[in-house]
Amino acid sequence: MSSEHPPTAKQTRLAAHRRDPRDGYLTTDQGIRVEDTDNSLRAGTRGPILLADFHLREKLMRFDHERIPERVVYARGAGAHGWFQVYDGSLAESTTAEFLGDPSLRTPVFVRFSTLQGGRGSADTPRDVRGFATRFYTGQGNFDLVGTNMPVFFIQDGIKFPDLVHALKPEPHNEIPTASPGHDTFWDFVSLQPETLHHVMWLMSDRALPRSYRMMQGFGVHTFRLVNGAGRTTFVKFHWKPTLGVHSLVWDEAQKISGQDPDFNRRDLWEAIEAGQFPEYELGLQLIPEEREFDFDDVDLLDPTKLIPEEVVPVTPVGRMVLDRNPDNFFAETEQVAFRVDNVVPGIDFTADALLQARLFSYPDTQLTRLGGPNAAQLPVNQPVAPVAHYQQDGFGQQTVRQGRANYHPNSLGDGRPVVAGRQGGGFTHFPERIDGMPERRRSQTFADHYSQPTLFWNSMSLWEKEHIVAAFRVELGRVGPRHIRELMVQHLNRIDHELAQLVAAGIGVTAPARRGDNHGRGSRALSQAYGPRHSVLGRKVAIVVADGVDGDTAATLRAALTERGALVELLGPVDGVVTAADGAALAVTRAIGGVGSVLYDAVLVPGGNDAAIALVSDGYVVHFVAEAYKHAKPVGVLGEATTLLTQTQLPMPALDDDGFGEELGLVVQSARGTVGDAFVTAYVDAIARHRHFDRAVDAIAA
Ligand code: HDD
Repeated sequence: MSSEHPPTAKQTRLAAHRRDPRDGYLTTDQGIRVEDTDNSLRAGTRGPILLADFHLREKLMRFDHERIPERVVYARGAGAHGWFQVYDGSLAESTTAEFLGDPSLRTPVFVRFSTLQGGRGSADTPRDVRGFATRFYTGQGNFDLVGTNMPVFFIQDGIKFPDLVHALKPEPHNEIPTASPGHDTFWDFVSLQPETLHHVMWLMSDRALPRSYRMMQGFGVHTFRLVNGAGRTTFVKFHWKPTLGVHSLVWDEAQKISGQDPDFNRRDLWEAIEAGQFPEYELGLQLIPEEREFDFDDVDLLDPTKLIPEEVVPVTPVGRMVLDRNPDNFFAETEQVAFRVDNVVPGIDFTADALLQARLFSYPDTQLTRLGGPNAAQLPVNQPVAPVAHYQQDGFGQQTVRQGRANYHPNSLGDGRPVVAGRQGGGFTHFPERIDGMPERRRSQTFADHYSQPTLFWNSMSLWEKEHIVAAFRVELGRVGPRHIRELMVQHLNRIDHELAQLVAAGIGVTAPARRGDNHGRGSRALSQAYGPRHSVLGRKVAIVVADGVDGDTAATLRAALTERGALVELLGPVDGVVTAADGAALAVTRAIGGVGSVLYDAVLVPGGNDAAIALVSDGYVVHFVAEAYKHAKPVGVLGEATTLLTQTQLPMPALDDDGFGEELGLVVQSARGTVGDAFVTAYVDAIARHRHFDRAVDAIAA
């Protein structure tokens, strides 16, 4: 499935590498047609295999070497192709990067989303940071924005990255736990390295459990520079905002999904693109004129553990990215894509952020091992669309047949070509930042405050977000054995907020600190997930639970209303196949309810019908399904006779009007007193668009 737009320059290039194996005969790597691929060449039908069987040897050799090292972090990912385009030409004043300055350009992109901690075979939904890496194949070369779904990072200096990752990854003696921050070494490190606290607050929030890659933000994290033709620089922070809004799973649900569908997020991305519901993100920039570098009293722009609140420097929307094509081959594209933070184009440059600087070394370095040598840029997914010509040569996996003998510069034997572009010819010119200092292993005092921004984050959360953060700390710190680590963590939390520390302490058997910490009282609404767009049900998955005797008309009406608005509707029956509606019509079931959990859906709907209601109410799995959806704060709709399910599940019946319609906190009811009408459809659709209804009291719900 691909967009109706003409193929991007990258797609045209990739087309030359695509091979349909159905064309022609089965051959060896050397193009020799194979006689038989099911029987080895043997000395007689019962004799040993002969060494001369080059097809057998090649087949096994190729198989034996299929695996390459997984990424040392962000190993599990999912990718998609698409394009990016700026809205207007206003950025041309700030940068010579043409893809940012020229609104007529549609720049091809490849995006890889990922989880940080787990291995390649782990699940999609653990509590974790999500990678959000974007490659722009621009006419001036590749620009890679290698970010995550959180705007800050754990550490200030890349020299701490190996320590951080060692502490976060499964422990070295037993390789436990898979994809979880809830273990001793991680919290030992965090408790001794308080610069991690801001990122840890994000990690304990719902941001660490995205409902979909289509519903999470992306951040470039560091401060970068834009540089214009006159050499003037503007500091910049990159933001991706999903048009579907930012939405998360709840923790219990995420745990269960890890078992039910470990591929939950990658499947969602794949299916959305196949269905033509192309994920979209708006690129926004925080632009800071160079002369304002020191205007932010409490934040050093070079500190990646801090953000600049949007209220202080607004995010200017500049363009739009659409992901409209799934990869043809996971390994060739998603696995072999090699992002490099040092991939910048003229008009974009680095700052002296010590985390960013270390990254400049690490990415190309890791790829030497991961992709087997220095020619990773020649892999199809990595090739720029801009022309490539240089004096580098050879190395493992060389693909280019370079002509001529002048492989050095300067030369006269090759007419002196390729020539250097210089500044005038569009050559990349490093920003002439004045650097003045003695070598020393020390950090500026402006990096010393590790508590104000975690406090800012905490203060910015809605009530339900705070509850989720407290619950997350209780779960993850509750898994930590040594008491002294728990205690030290609570002391740190007390410096962020006293109430937070008290609540966490009470849940993990640690004495709550008596002294109140300093909370500066400031907040930033943009940091909360509670206030984003909530108008669309596009791509939400709705389960309609049916059984023989169901009110088929109502099921059909609601299915049509939801599908029309872009929701994906599945009919779940007692078994796969068909159910017979009350009027005798056959209804095709998508799948048996026993094979799936409510956690795989965003909302549940149970139409009426007398016999169906009797069957459903007495089916423990259905009762649990509905109760669990309610407990996870999802919209639940029940109609007609199926309202008896509310009694069975102990869900609170909302007050009903004269027509038997009622809605409360996403529980939408149409009793048998009336028929399904606009009020029900509007309320149910709106409840799905609002995503979750955390004001419900759910502690007593048994699910
Ligand atoms: Fe990194 C991969 C994001 C700091 C070293 N990083 C990697 C990926 C993402 C990030 C999304 C996966 C890219 C893909 O999909 O292939 N990393 C970040 C962010 C950071 C960050 C947002 C801080 C702001 N990283 C960071 C530091 C270092 C690294 C400080 C080392 C000094 N990162 C790597 C790496 C990886 C990587 C080891 C593993 C695989 C790869 O690069 O190609 O080099």
